[in-house]
Amino acid sequence: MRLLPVVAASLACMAIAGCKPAAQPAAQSPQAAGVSLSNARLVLPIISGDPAAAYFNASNGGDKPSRIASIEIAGAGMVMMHDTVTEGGKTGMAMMDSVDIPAHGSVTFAPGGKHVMVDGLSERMKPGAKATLTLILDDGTKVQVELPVETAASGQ
Ligand SMILES: [Cu+2]
Repeated sequence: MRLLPVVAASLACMAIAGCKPAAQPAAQSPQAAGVSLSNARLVLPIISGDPAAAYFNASNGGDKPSRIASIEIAGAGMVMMHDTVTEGGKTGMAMMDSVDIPAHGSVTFAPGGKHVMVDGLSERMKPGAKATLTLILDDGTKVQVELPVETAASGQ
């Protein structure tokens, strides 16, 4: 809840006469100095009814590490963060409760590695449509990106 002190600070600011609203741009885009998303896409399953997958690259431009606490996708029933793990010659998926993004570093969600598993996707999510993915950091910051919906063939 790092947002609370910021709100308290702006309230204190309003109480001081002559205090200019210079703090407003920072308040309206808290992710500006932090996490940004690129190369985001939602890949539909080859077999209808199977889960879809979302991939992206998350970069942390800040001086402190960030932690992805959860991910939401509008029009999806269930969204989970998975990693691909190989154990005893078998490859499977493991749930990740959170994913850290190092300071001035990045994390890649890509086929064969970390991915976002998406179940119960709305029928509107057809190739060519746009989905909205929201990254929720453990400090409450939300980073949103619009991502194209692709078929498995075009997306991988
Ligand atoms: Cu998975």
